[in-house]
Amino acid sequence: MIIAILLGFLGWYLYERSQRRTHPMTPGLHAEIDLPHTQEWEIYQNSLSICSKKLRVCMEELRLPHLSHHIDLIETGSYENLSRRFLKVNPGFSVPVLVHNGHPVYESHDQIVYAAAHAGAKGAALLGETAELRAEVARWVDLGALKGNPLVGGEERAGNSAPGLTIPIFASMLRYIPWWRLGVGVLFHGQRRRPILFSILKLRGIHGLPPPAREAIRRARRNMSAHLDTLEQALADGRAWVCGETFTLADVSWMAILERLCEVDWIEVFLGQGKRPGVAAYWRRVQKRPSYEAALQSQRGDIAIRALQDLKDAKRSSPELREALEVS
Ligand SMILES: N[C@@H](CCC(=O)N[C@@H](CS)C(=O)NCC(=O)O)C(=O)O
Repeated sequence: MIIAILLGFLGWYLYERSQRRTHPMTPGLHAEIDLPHTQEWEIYQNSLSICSKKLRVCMEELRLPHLSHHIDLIETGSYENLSRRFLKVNPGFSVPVLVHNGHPVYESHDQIVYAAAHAGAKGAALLGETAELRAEVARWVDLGALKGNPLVGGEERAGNSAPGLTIPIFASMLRYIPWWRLGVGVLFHGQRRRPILFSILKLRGIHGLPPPAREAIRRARRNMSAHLDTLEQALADGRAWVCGETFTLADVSWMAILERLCEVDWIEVFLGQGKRPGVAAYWRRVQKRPSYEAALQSQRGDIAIRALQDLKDAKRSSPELREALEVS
């Protein structure tokens, strides 16, 4: 009987694996792939994902009508990004994906440039109107990108500091996720280390973060501080936006990063008590843009909202935890 069950499970697993093949996709447009679609522009995105935030803000700023498919990641509910349906859209199992006339574009830093390049005058303004400005915007977009494995190296990009700073809220969010859903990741994830790390975070909780996780947070905090100092310097001449008086893709990237810092309770650490006043004023300015409400604030997920409260409560009731996360 037990052997029959085990064989049944093995058969199911091998069949499912053959249907859920994962492999990396090269960045940019894949004109050779045709996906089912009903609108010229479609996006596959997740409420919490920083790269998805960037793409959502960009689509909103460009006023490009689009169909949005929300794809859960384990931290927001389940491994929908490992489902057969989503792996047909991106065998690289990550969000966001931009789909133009059925052709996918991979990597958010490429997606925002692609969308802007196909959006007429609004897009031209976001990309930068002169060659010099375009180069400057491109430099900031790269700086805001999340590339490679952010938990190992990648300090030169502000975007790469975001995952490390998100570890505390991941530990809080995973309380709300049943174990069997994490099991789906262990069985099918293209990078097994990720579901294993998440399982450890769920097991240990916010008060029991293992030393490597604490070290990753410390490193991300140091790197983000340096990048925010760079941003502070850029804004020091009183300009409204990162590259001057026009809102560009550089601001789209920073809007997503600052929203992430806010969503996971780091704003006070980096901008509180008069620290980096230029960035603090910039952050207030960013929040007044209609795209902030439409693409970010209104799209925060339930689990993230509950976990943020849990994290704040945990830090309030445990000064040692606050010290460990924010100071030491
Ligand atoms: N370099 C990629 C990064 C995309 C990425 O890492 N996405 C994360 C969410 S921010 C994801 O989909 N993770 C899924 C998983 O690890 O299971 C981009 O810029 O689009």
